[in-house]
Amino acid sequence: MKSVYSPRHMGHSGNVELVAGAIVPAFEMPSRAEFIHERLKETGLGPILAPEEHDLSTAARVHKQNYLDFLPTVWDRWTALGRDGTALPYTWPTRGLRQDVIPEHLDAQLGYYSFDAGIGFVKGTWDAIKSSHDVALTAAGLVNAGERSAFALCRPPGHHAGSDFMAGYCFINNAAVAAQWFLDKGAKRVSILDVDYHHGNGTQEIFYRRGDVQVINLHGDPNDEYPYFLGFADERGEGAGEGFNINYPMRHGTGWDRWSEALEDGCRKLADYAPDVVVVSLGVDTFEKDPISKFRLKTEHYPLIGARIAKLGLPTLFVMEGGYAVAEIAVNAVGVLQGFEGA
Ligand code: OKP
Ligand code: ZN
Repeated sequence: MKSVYSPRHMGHSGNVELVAGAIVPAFEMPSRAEFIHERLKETGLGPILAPEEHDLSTAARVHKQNYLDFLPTVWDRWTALGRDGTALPYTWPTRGLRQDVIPEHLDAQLGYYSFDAGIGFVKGTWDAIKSSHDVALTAAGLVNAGERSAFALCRPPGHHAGSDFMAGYCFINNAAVAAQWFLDKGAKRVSILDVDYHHGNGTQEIFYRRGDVQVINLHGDPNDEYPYFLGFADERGEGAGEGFNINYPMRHGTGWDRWSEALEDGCRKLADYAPDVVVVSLGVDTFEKDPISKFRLKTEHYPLIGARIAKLGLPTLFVMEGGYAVAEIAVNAVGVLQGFEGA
């Protein structure tokens, strides 16, 4: 399997987030992608290619233009205010506040275009966002050109980012842009299978009223897990999208038995939909030792995930999302890909 990777993610580093009442170094750090990159080389999974530059025209079909225009401006506007450190929002337009105006101050816009403060900007953040997007589209191009599969080693991840908001370490929704790109290249139907521990709320929101992209999510039950405010089982899509959004919320402590049943059910529904291509939002934060998650998958289970996905017999693009136990993340992420190759 070919992979796509860029070192440009590394400029997105040294930022902070708020965890349990304390400002701490963000769990989403450069070493995550570097460990996976090393593991790809070590295992000889296949060639590792550099991304080609892509313009944001496909991204503009799943994100709002004003949001895409805002993202590259953040760091320069932050420093123009005489600030340093990490650019973060601190106020949000919740119920009872104006939704129909976008105030001019950067602090207002950071809040308008987000739903949490897990999206710290530093100097290299926009360049990393853009390169992550390019990595996803370059890997999508490999699949479109006839490869059975490809791996986009994206960082930052994307699945919490919606049409006009960032959150949870995510800015551009790489998997959603890739799915749209396949459609624009002639696919009639695309399935997104999100196996990250967290609900892919952004992906769900983007495609909720569309029938051309099926979105299947396995994740921590919003009753006890971030992002809390979406990801319940009764969210099934609306209008043309009715029935094409499928959620499998699972409680803290879920292990392979229960999780793999959900995967099996999701894969059957995916096969029924009969897409032309599958985009896997590949998070490995379901791992028992993940520092921010509460499922109990073990290293031996990750190749089984890949093998089950391979059994679908469909062209498959893997897009990296979460996974935070840095030492093991690489073995588990590449384990999925090896399981896919072996099947
Ligand atoms: C992004 B991805 C940690 C707070 C969790 C948000 C997690 C975002 C995960 N105690 N904050 O889905 O892996
Ligand atoms: Zn996650």
